[in-house]
Order: sequence, then structure tokens, then C-alpha cells
Amino acid sequence: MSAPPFDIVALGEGLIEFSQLPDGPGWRQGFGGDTSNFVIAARRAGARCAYLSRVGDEAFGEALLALWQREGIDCSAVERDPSADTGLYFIRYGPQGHSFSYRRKGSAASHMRLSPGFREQIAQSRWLHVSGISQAISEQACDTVFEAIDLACDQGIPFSYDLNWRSTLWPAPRAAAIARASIARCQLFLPSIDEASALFGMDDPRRLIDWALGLGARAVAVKCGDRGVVIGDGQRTTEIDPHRVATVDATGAGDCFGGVMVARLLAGDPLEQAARAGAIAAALATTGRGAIDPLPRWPEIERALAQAR
Ligand code: KDG
Repeated sequence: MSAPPFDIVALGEGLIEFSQLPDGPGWRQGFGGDTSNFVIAARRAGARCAYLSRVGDEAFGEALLALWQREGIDCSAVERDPSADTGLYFIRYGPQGHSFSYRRKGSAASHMRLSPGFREQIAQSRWLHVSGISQAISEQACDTVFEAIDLACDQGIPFSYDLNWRSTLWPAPRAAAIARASIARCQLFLPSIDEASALFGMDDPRRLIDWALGLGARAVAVKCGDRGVVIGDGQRTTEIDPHRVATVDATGAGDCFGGVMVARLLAGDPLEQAARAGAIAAALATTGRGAIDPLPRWPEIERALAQAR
């Protein structure tokens, strides 16, 4: 049997991004959306990727499709919705870092279904990636994520699940119940410690790892921001020190971590080595503004890894 054409397929919502300009009023337009950030980071690290989503049949939808094509991501199954718009988000910067607000209710992606095209691409991939945001945007999208997980599990395709809890998108009790059901089946659970603490009351990474492994996750990588990453798979728990850089904007850094870590796992790296590459890439991704522009490419990650040794 020939190898599947894609290493990673991700399902979710790509967004048009407006980030506050550093000096004076106005916005800089970029791109975001956690699963789209993930798959672009993975692609830049060398993985063959596809993206599954739904965009508006307008200029913003066009711009996202052009982005994925420029990045070398197969977006042939992405659907265009003539009656709903592409979602938008806004990044504001303050003394506590960045904060997001959204214009995405009823967006095109919130209407996505597991079409035959989506099914085909999942079946042709070595790994599926989904997130709490993919589930939060609508009941329809949430059902689609669970159908995608069912399909992947039936076919023996592992999947990663990023908690990415956004309290402004859905209520905590529903988010927690849906997250538990997803964690129970995933190969790799990717929470940030701040979100796990807010949603599950767990602020100790080791306790969080044991809890998620107990639910059924096969491996866990807890993103602890400027304190690094803690990973565990039931055999070993390892702390990975942060890579020090001059941080400008942490938007998308967690997505970059996950995308690069999974790209490296699929390239054959053991868990710890893959997580180190992800952590270095995530640090590099914080050195510029916005989710996509600062995502590093593999040679830059490799150089930083060699310097860190
Ligand atoms: O992780 C960064 C993402 O959160 C950002 O790009 C926007 O997807 C987004 C969201 O829904 O918050």
C-alpha cells in the first residue's frame, strides 16, 4: 500500500486577523485561527499538510485560500459558503500581554460538515488535528469535530487535541465536558497550563498529565509559557526549559508548538526531541507580531536547536 499523501490534516476555522498597531490607532491585517496556525507551523517545519474548513465566498475567504496555497497546504476540500462570512478576530496589546475579541458568530466555518471531501482527506492522512476552538464555534462544528475523530479512530489515525479554551466563545461546563470526551481518545493532548487551571482547576503540570493519561490520552504536552513545557506519556515525565528570546507577541505560539511537535513526531523524532523542537519554534514565533508571519521555518528551528545544545 502506498504512503498517505498527507502527514497532517487539521480541521477548524481560519480567521482574518486585525492586530492593533504598536504606535497610534489602526490595525494591521494578518491571518489567524488556531488550527490554521498549527498546520502552517507544521508545514513550515516540513510536514505535508491539508486543511479542512469553510470560508465565506468573499474577499476574506479568497485571502485565506491564497494564504494556504502560498504556504503549500492542500485546501482543495475547503468549502466556500455563499451565505455566511469568514470569521474575524482582533488582537489588542496591554500590560498583561495580548487579548482577543471576535466577529465570528454564524461564520462560514461554524456551518462546516464532514463532507465527502473532508472524509477523503482525513482517510489520506497520517494524523488529524482538532481543537477546543473548532468545537466552540457552533454545535454544528462541534458535531463535525466528533465525526472527524470517529472517522480517524475507526481508521487507526492518531489525533492531537489542543484545549485552546476561549471563555468568550462558550461556557466552562460545556467546554470541560466536551474536552474530557476528546482527551479520552487522543494520541496527544496539548493544553496550556493557564487554560487547564481555569477550566479544570489544575495548575500543576504533572498532576494535569496524570489526570489526562488517566482519561485515556496517550501523551500530554503542557505548555507553560515562559516556564517551558512539561511532557509525559506514562513512562516518563520531562520538563523542557524555555528558550529565551525577546518576546513581542505570544499570539499563536502554542499552536506553533503543537504543529512543529507533531511534524517532528511524524518525521521520526522521539517525544522529548519533538517537544524540544516545538518549544524552540514557539519561542521564535513570539519574536514578531501576529499569528502567522513570525512562524519559523525548519532551517531556523534547526539552527536554534543546535545552538541550544
Ligand atoms: O492561538 C491563537 C489563536 O487563538 C488565534 O489565532 C485566534 O483562533 C483564534 C481564536 O479562536 O482564538
